[in-house]
Amino acid sequence: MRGTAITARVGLALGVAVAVCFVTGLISHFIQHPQPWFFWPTRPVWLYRLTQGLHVISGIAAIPLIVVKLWSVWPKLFERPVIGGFVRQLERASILVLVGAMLFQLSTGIMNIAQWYAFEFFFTTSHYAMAYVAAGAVLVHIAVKLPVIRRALGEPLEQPSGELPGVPGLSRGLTRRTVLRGTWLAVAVATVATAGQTVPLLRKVSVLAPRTGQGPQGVPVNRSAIAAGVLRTARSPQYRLTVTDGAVSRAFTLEDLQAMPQVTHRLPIACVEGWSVDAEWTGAVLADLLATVGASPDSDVRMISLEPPGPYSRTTLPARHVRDSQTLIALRLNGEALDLDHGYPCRLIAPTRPGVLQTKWLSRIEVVP
Ligand SMILES: Nc1nc2c(c(=O)[nH]1)N[C@H]1C(S)=C(S)[C@@H](COP(=O)(O)O)O[C@H]1N2
Ligand SMILES: [Mo]
Repeated sequence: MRGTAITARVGLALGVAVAVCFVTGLISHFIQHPQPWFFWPTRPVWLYRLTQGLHVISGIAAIPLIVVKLWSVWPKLFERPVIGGFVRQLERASILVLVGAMLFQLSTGIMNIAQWYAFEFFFTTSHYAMAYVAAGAVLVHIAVKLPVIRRALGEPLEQPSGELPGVPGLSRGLTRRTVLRGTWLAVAVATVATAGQTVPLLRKVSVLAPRTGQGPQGVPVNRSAIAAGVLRTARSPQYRLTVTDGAVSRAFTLEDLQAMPQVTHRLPIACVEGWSVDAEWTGAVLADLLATVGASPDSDVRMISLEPPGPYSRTTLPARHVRDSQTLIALRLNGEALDLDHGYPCRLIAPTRPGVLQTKWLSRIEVVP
């Protein structure tokens, strides 16, 4: 049943999944590490929900594909000579890099969405760096194998009958067509079993999704107020939200914020881990708040949390998002006062932002000079 006819067809699907995964991964990386040339729009508001959902879905779909592809060439990996001449050495080394990089990407990605940080290295930098290794190895592999791929895709899937002379029933058993159908089915099952963390329609059947839509006020929680160490400061009567632009500074109590014009928008929380949910957020428009200190709407703005300094306690919001009328300092979620775990007294919620940049428990908003 093994053979290039299977390898090339599964490889084609794997190539598509890897390409989608690579591009959407780069998008997520450059939103979090902005470059002058990178343009990330604020509309449609669900754009990051789509790209990051696709990132995780395509990564998960790639797993059965890589398993079948490896199976289809398994005996070749142990062919003699193990090393051989220079060209053969190069080919085998490139396949080692390819398989190693892909397995690294898929396993660290899966461990990350399961929040199992068993690895000692920092996830995002290694996952990002290895993405180029994997993508480079895929391109080299496709270039080297192009003649074989073309031939194999042109070949019929099944061997001509008569290959097993005198054993009529045998070719009717497990065929390559069955292997391929099984592969597509495995991809479909893996996708449906996890995609519900992004696609509401699939929520009920996504039995393996790391996150359901559950949590206070219908929204999952990534880091709770206890874990972030903000239980006391968030509930303190001394709480103030300080807004500063250079020398100008104003401190707002929660009542001050509530007294400002309130607007409601339907915006998703879309975690980099792939889960996302839509919710109704109510609060003050960030641009209105900045206007009270006379800030120009064309600057980036730093969001600082009550949370002690750490990777998620402060983020920078680009000017395009600062200006946007749907960027809110939210006080309410789905019609109720914001739950402590969702960022009470107030949190940032902006369109097309990765969840990790929607800073909770805000204490300071600073215009970046
Ligand atoms: N201060 C602070 N804000 C934070 C985080 C955090 O750890 N600390 N986690 C972020 C992440 S990773 C996500 S996905 C969203 C989730 O928001 P939720 O917990 O309200 O669903 O909050 C973001 N805001
Ligand atoms: Mo997140």
